[in-house]
Amino acid sequence: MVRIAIQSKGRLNEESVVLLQSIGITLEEAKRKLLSPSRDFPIEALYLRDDDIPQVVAGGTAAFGIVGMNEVAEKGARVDVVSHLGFGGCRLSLAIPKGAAYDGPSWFAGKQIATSYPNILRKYLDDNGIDAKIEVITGSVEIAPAIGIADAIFDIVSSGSTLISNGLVEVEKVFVSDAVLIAKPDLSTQEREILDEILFRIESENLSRDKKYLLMNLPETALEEAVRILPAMRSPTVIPLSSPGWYSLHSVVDASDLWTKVRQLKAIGAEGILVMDVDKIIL
Ligand code: PRT
Ligand code: ZN
Repeated sequence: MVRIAIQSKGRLNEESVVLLQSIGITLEEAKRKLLSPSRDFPIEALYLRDDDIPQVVAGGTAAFGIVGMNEVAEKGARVDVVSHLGFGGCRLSLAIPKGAAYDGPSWFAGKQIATSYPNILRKYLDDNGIDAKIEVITGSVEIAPAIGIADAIFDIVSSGSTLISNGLVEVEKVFVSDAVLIAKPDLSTQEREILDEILFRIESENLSRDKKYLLMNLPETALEEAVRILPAMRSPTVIPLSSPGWYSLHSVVDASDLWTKVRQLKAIGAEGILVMDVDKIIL
């Protein structure tokens, strides 16, 4: 059976399961077991700690995995990053105690930096010619300066509130990360087919994200202008109504443009405008 490794618990677990579900891969007994088959797709999920996912995929125990790009980079695993999934966004940053006189990356020369990401940090320090000592800590890195085991930290930042509540200030954003779909190199023909199907479905899911389906009635005189306002995938669908001189017009718009378009359409005489969510777009 072809396997996909996902985080067993933690920040990426739920969104990984939801993403798979949204592309028609429903997992049985999510979280409760190490392995769980999909009811509707020829794949089984392998639930792991995120730290283990890159190597498990590189070694071929799972053909695919969903994990933070930060873990892929830190482990240096030989895997292909095949898609960025649009969740789990964060960054790896250097942070120092509030009030320290920071004058640029050279501030870190001779300092001790606590982190769970020594490889990414080492590369940054080497690239910038900074000689600093790395203290590897797993968990609660943000308390290291307060308890005197480091001068600074290098850790994951998302909203920044953890840094603030620990009296730290983010001074260098080093690595931007999000959740990614990874694949082992040298996929078999069957694994390649499964990956292509997963990518096809993810693309249709991505295309439909933040899109709205618009449906309205329009007088014939406004049709030309309405088609100009609504770009649509090819062109809007126009269907005559039973009342002479009136048409029903259907189109898809970006959610961010919705109210501007609605205002323009109302101004040219559109009536009975319906707005609906789009579940999938398949080009
Ligand atoms: O048990 P397991 O090893 O699987 O999980 P874990 O505890 O190692 O990882 P987990 O579940 O915390 O995070 C999994 C992945 O989520 C990370 O590898 C990142 O790719 C991604 N991610 C996104 C985050 C965050 N946002 C995040 N904010 N991972 C951790 N954090 C932590 C961070 O370490 C810090 O303590 O949240 C705190 C900062 O958050 P803000 O919002 O206060 O800045
Ligand atoms: Zn972890």
